[in-house]
Amino acid sequence: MTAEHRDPEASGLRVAMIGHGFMGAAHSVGWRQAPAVFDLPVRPHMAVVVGRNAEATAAAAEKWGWDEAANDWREVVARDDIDIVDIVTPGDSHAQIAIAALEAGKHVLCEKPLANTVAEAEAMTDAATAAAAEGVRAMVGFTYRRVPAVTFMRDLIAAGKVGRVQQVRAAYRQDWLVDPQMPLAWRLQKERAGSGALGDIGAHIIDMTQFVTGLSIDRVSGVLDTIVKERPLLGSGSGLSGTAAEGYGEVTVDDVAVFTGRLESGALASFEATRFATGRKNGLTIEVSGDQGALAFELEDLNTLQFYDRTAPGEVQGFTRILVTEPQHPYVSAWWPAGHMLGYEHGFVHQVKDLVEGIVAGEDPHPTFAEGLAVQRVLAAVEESSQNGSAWVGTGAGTS
Ligand code: SOE
Repeated sequence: MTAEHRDPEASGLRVAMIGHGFMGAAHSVGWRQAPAVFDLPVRPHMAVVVGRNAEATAAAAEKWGWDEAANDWREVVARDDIDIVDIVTPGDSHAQIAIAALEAGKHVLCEKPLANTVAEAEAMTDAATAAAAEGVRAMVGFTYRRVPAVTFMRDLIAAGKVGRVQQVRAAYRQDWLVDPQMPLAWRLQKERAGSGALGDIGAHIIDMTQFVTGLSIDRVSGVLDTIVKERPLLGSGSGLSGTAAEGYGEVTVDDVAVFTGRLESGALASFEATRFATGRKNGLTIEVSGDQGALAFELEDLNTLQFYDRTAPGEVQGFTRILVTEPQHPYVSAWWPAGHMLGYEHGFVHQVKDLVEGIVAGEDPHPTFAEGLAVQRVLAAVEESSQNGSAWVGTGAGTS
């Protein structure tokens, strides 16, 4: 019995989340809060959290409010009483879990980047296309699209407020690897993470650029660099908070990615993704310059959007700081009285809202797996360009 055959009105959409690290915590907040804040057509229900370590998984279930903890994702994905599979594991297992879940008739939410390779992302997109014919939905977790200021930025650009987009500058700057003693977490191993700063945070600014401008990135030229080539092996913990053990291992991914992209309109975009921007913690910035105006967003000031209107009289021109906290702004009316702010976790709540509404409406919520594949192709093209002395490489999105 799949999502189609059960009666979600009666039982809710029962969710199984595979993985329970940092992203598992963020997604749990999304699943917990969305039905409380939004008037959803069907309630999601936090049924099972899955992880390999029985004790840690049970603790995650208890902490975040999942009914059950389980240790074998294959068993859970095959269960009749599961409607949605939420994948928050490292990238090396995204493809096998997502494809198994889609084939079992489960709706899938998969963390970004969609996969570790283009071939995996293609197989996942094919599985999503086949499942869509059966009414099964698939979505990629580029949650920053759902920060109200970012959604509003997209709306303003689509409404022509900046005119023709002529240039984009996007950067995602973190500094958690500046310390050479930071241990060799899975994010620093190519076979687990696919790539480094490029795939982890560069993927966000690639997706955001395509989302806010509505333009695909047709070709890229870039360079990758690994600044600290060996790090202490990981002792306990994982991800961003592990402790070091005896011995050193090789870092097999990039620490820094700098690249240029040509959009389908011909406009130029510049990108920087780095874990070595000393002093920058979660510094995602994007600025879109058009012939009629400009818009700029900074994640570390996520309730605001800067708008420059070139059509205003010269004497009053200047960037205006819009507080994106009003009920007219995307998602905001469901939250607090006007003027009250949102934070990092709200994107995950909005993501659940959009996924559940898409499932009930029978429409794939964005970003679809096809959009995730498009990002994956840009990532692969940047890597190829770096290997080929920064030559321009086509992404397959346009005619270049
Ligand atoms: C780590 O670099 C990380 O947690 C990313 O993996 C997330 O996607 C981003 O939201 C914050 O930084």
